[in-house]
Amino acid sequence: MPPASSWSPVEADLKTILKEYPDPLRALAEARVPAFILRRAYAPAHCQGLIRRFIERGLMRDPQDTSGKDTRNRIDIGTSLGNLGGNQEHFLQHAEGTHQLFAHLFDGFDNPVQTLYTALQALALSQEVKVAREPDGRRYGPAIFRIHYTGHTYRPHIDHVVLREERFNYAVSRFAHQFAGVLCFQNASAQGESTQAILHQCLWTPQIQPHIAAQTFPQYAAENHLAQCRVELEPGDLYFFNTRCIHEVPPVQGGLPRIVLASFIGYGPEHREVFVWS
Ligand SMILES: O=C(O)CCC(=O)C(=O)O
Ligand SMILES: [Fe+2]
Repeated sequence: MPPASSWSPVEADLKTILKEYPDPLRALAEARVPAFILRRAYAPAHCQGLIRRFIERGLMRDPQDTSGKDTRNRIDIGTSLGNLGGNQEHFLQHAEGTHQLFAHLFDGFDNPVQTLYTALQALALSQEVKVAREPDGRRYGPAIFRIHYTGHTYRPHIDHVVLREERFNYAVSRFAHQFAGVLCFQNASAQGESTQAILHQCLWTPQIQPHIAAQTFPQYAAENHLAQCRVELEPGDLYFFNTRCIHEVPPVQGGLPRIVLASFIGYGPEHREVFVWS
């Protein structure tokens, strides 16, 4: 593996990553690397099989459905702290429902949530990777499928329970660092190239926030010659990145939705555990 001479994702198998980066999560926390990419972590055929199942079970809209009755451009299968965290009771009940749903949703296929957790455990060394939970033991959702239809975009943003969401009443608020693990299930179709995430070499600070709020981050990034990288994924590829780095996903084009399995990760070198949720 060549040394990362510029700020580009590190893609290799776990053994090689660990050789070059003996403490991978610390490297992510320091944004020394934008991302770790594990190619073919999950079988592409299983991605397709599960997407068919989601459509059959009505968990997502069939992209062929042009009736126009359902106009959502993002559909989630799972529990989102970002969207539901305002009501902790409701959030935790919803998460319990997700655990029940996921208990059999993958029957007959490899379990993609397990794939994500197993890979993360390898990167986390002796820290224990587990589903985030409150002190009374109630668990958060373990991961979430996000189905993004035509036009959906994530403008430049960060994800952080404290720095962005300003939540202080959750067990995950104690982690200084937040990462995401994203497993590509399906790329959006587009003539030429498909929609892919872009990471900027810019850790969020309060000074950056006005540029996020005013949607002028692209100009700020250009003026300051900030490095960026595109994370080119194929179905089955898994990547981990620091969600305090400004990141974005350009608009989905074409009729095929972009589908990912995503989770957030709470990390601090001083903690015995690494918490995972969605
Ligand atoms: O879908 C992706 O690749 C990244 C989405 C995102 O912004 C996130 O997971 O925080
Ligand atoms: Fe994000």
